[in-house]
Amino acid sequence: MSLIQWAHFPPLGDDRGSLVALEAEKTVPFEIKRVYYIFGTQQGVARGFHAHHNLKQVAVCVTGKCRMILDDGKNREEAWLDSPTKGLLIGDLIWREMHDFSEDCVLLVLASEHYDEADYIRDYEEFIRLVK
Ligand code: T46
Repeated sequence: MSLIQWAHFPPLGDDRGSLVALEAEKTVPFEIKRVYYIFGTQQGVARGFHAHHNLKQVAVCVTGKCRMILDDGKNREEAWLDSPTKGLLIGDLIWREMHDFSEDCVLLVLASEHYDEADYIRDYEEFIRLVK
């Protein structure tokens, strides 16, 4: 199965424009405990470079775009987040990197757990040891 799995967010549009509703355990397949967003990323800067022990997330570029790399220790795949109507699902024990942020990029992330620095695996060698 591909590492790239999308959640689709149908736009509720009318002649005034568009609206997307994100609902826990419906359009987003888990209970949402935390929301954060990344914006103003400097040109040429990459982010991420870690995995999580126990965290499910959906990442969606509500404006602009960036390129996400996902790596499960066996396969490495990438996808452009470039639409406010599609969210990338990121499960446990997946190494992620975000590259090529457009200047206007706002990356919204919905997370299944509260912030916990102890949940991060920031060393790639350690990640590989854990997933073997
Ligand atoms: C992820 C990718 C997609 C907090 O205090 N609370 C939070 O909820 C978050 C997400 C971060 N922080 C602090 C921790 C650092 O001092 O904000 C700072 C920047 O976080 P970090 O360097 O982890 O940011 P990214 O962009 O490398 O990674 C983030 C998430 O941390 C991570 O879980 O999957 O976005």
